[in-house]
Amino acid sequence: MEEQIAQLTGEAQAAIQAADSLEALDGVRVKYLGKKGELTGILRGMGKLSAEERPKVGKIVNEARAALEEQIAAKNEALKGAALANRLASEKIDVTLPGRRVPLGHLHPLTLTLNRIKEIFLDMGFSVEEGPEIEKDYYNFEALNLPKDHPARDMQDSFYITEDILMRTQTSPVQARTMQSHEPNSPIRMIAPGRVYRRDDYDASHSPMFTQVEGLVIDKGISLADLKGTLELFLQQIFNDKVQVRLRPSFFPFTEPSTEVDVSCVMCHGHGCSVCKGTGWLEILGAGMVHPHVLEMSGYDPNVVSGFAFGLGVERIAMLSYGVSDLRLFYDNDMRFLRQF
Ligand code: 2NL
Repeated sequence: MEEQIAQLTGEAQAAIQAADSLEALDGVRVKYLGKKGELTGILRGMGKLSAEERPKVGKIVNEARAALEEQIAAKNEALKGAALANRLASEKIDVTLPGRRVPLGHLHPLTLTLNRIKEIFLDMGFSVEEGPEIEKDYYNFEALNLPKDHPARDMQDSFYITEDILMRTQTSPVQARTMQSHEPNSPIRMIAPGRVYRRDDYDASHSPMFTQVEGLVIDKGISLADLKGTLELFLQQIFNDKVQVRLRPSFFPFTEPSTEVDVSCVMCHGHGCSVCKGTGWLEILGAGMVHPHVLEMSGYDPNVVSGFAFGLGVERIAMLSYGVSDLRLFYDNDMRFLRQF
């Protein structure tokens, strides 16, 4: 009996030493010390022993049990320590490593184009004025010689918010506001950049929202020659020195006379290609001499001063400068497109 206990104890000790995880160690405990464990089994079988042997064997078993429990506890601590050391080693951070760089973005191609346009006009002494995108019908249409029910309003079929308030269809209301905030007949040299809204299709060359820059120059003696010279200088800087500029008669309700301003095709240099549809020319700007009635409506006297005004689409200029064939790319926010600028 004592031999059997000694052998079991030896086996259990070896198993405790061999246990390589907390789970394995618990397995050993259950196997030898658990309710149905082997050492426990001996205690149970003690009923068969004689009265004098019983306490002797009981003592040995209890001592063996206590020794094993102690060894298990020690091994348990050792395994826990090893597990912690392992975790610490595997989760070690090197605080001296350089930080991860936050990727730097850059300006949107429309912003780049608009910035270039502003720069050119600032160099020519223009100021940059801004105004609300939600605008009064009065500033958007009436102050620009487009009274209610004027048929030319249909050209810019619009997003109305109330009877009198709409999403601006052009940035000219900013110019009307600027004129009205100035001393009557005082000179103005300004551009008004910003988003404008018109009911329109959405395809490769149309969008119900686009970015416009309008310009306005008012002073004594301003003539069509100033219009042509200023816009020629602008177009030669935004495209290149060699572009030819041509004026064609046109109509706008707020200018008289009115003109379309074309440049020789920046893709084929006027030879004719798919971009200029074989004509050699690209339509870039609408412009004209400010209508006397528009001057009067904003407190200026057409007998004292005159002015020219123009409007252009920033998307169109960006498409031509960067060779982009679909306007929607500017609004999709597809990184594969945007990363190229
Ligand atoms: C276009 C044409 C144009 C104007 C805008 C204007 C502004 C005032 C007075 C007179 Cl305050 N005119 N603006 C003049 C002619 C053309 O825009 O094709 N825009 C995209």
